[in-house]
Amino acid sequence: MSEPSTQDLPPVLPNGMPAEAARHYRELGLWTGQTHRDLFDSAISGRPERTAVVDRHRSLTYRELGEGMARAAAVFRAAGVGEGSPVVVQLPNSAVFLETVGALFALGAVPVFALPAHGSREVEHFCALADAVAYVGPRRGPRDLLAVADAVREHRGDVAVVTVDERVAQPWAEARVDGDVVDVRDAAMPTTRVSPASLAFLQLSGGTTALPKLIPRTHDDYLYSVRRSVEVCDVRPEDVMLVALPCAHNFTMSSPGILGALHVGATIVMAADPSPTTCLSAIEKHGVTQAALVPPLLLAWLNSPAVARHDLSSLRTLWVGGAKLSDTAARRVGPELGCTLQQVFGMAEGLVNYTRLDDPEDLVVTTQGRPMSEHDELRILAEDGTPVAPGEPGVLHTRGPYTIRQYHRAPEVNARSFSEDGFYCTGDIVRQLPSGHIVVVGRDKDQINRGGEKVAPEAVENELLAHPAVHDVSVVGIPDEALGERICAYLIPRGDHRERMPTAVELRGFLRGRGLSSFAVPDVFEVVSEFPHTGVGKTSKKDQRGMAVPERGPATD
Ligand code: OOB
Repeated sequence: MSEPSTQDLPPVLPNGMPAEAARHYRELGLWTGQTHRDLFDSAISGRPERTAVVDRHRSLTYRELGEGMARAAAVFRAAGVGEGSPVVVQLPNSAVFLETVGALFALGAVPVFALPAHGSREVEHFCALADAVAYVGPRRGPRDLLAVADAVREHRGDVAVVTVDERVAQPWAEARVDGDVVDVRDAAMPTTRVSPASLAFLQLSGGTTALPKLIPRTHDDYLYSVRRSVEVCDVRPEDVMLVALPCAHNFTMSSPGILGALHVGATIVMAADPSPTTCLSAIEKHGVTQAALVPPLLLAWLNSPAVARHDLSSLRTLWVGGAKLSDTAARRVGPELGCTLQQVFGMAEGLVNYTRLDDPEDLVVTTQGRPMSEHDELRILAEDGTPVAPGEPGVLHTRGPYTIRQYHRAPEVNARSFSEDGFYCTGDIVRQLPSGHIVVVGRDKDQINRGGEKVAPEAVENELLAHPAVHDVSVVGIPDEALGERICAYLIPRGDHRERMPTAVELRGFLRGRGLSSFAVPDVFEVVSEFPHTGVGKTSKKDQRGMAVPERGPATD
């Protein structure tokens, strides 16, 4: 047999899969032994003169991307990064992001994918939980983002801080490692090779616990999902993919995403911001053929006067997911934007569902797609843990060749998030049609989905409770037409603060100052004298959600 045997496998892989399962996925030919480094290498050697990535400041061919990766690797080496080193990456959508990630893979290092919106509180937590050797962030940009690097410097002295300016022509020649520049002339690509069964990177969980969990993905499992996504989404070498959502998110990385584009040697256009003005002109300028969006962004595009001003005829496919898309909006995509919609229901833990390009319109607009792999296993369970009757709603559990079976260093969370036989309990309530298509009907987890951004209410509550004027707090998602949900914090003031509670602006400033992620800061603050209760005396978040945008003043029931 030419395939690798189980001998090079640990008993349990970093993603929680037993060696036995890994061997099975290899035998099926799903796991091919490819690493992320191999993916970059073959793209660079296969199409050196093709444009790999364009952002507002730079345009790199694949050959130049390789050269940039070598320089970036020299910078990271100077920061003490080597094989197996976790590195927290917090960069805006840019060519520098791609050079960073490629360099880290070439060094055999392990990126930890933070988003620019993450606050210092979260980033410090990622550094600690991942045992990070280095943090890389922008050298210029919004104040809140620059404050993160300062916080890491101050509180995590063991973490090297790399800063890079994505707006200059030679970002790596000017990058700083703990304040110093590194000589990157004559930098050569590292020669490190890692096992395809090893930890490739850590993604962040959407958040149901106070602080986000880390999601361990291996080369084998993740690249299978990338190759399969490329097939299901028909990504071609001549494609030009627009990255409008934050580049490090799982959706943008792999569904089919940046890595899907690299896999076929396509061109990636990094949008600095997701606004219709920026993105619609980028589509016309670069002949963009594909893009991924969350539902509120799709609405913003659909309703933008800029649609009429730009030639969008190059656009072939829009992938929309991360939160539930209304069928009204879904139906507008074809007629108004002139392209095909694929709904995407995915999760950083693994499972991704797509509507298919040849599905009838009705399925495309009313369902969230079906699993991309025939080897995805799904169970839809009633409250008592038994399977529901076909077509009935229940909680989705899933297992398969690219779904994790454990979080990184989180034994207690693992015990409740995975079944004994390795199924991930998604917390999503779904029903499945006879065609296999899934309709997401609700959620059985304490999480707010603010237009695709996942927020753990507990995280926000913890920070608000630290405010001297706050006696108690309860954070819930309330319905919002554009976002699906927005964040509402119900506050009970402390006795002596009843007369003058801080304003919403003051409370937001307080939360940002404590390093809370920008997308987790409440949209609405409501001061009440008590919370509605359940039969057993717990705060009834269900009732609070129903009290949508209540009047100021005491809650009535
Ligand atoms: C994506 O990943 P995450 O990890 O940020 O969030 C996963 C959760 C799902 O469990 C579900 O609650 C929700 O986001 N979700 C959707 C959805 N897509 C995701 N809910 C309703 N309809 C959809 N289409 O969000 C993600 C990862 C890969 C690809 C696409 C999205």
